[in-house]
Amino acid sequence: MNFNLAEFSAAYGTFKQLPPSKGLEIAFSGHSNVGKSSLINSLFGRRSLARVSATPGKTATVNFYKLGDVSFVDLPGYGYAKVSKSEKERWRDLIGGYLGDDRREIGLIMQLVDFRHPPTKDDLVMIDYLIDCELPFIIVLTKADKLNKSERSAREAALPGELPCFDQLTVVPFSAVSGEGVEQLRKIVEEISSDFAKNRQ
Ligand SMILES: Nc1nc2c(ncn2[C@@H]2O[C@H](COP(=O)(O)OP(=O)(O)OP(=O)(O)O)[C@@H](O)[C@H]2O)c(=O)[nH]1
Ligand SMILES: [Mg+2]
Repeated sequence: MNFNLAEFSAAYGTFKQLPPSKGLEIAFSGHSNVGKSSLINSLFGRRSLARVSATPGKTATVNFYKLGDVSFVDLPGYGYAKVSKSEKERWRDLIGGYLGDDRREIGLIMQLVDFRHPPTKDDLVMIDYLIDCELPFIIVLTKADKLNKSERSAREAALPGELPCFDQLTVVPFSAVSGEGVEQLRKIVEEISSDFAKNRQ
């Protein structure tokens, strides 16, 4: 796959506006400001295809990017305290509506967790939800460049006790700054795309 050829395709503010899946979808979920949009830009080798911001809550819509037959879906970040109740409800309906719709062809969810900190309560609610719904997901530990060696070792030692079903999880350390993990994520995307295409034949 030539990741550089990805294009923005559309943004939707409510679940009702979402058109049906047109093929394989790979979604990005995580706390606001965890680095979802930055990861998408790294994956596609683009500086600013997805809008990145130091202000949490930048991505308030479900944004679709397209590469060939595959859609990449940037979900709005959850857990940001400084938004109104109605806005929080809109986000919850969007994320829950998207992930809970079993007609969608979601081949993988990349669930992002900040490598520097234990998973938040909202992260754990999200991960439990993914497990309960038997949705295919991997954990991406973001902002790896911000940890020094000893901090990183400490987080690596703690994670098995913090994440449910740790032994069965694929966990990928990642940094949009150093590029760590980008190739591994691209390989995972390619494998899922080729499996999806085979199952279609
Ligand atoms: N050092 C470092 N900073 C990062 C990394 N990834 C993201 N950031 C920074 O973290 C902030 C948030 O990044 P975004 O990619 O906008 O996060 P998001 O998850 O899309 O945020 P929302 O759209 O608000 O949900 C920005 O200031 C980024 O520059 C990383 O790997 N390393
Ligand atoms: Mg974003």
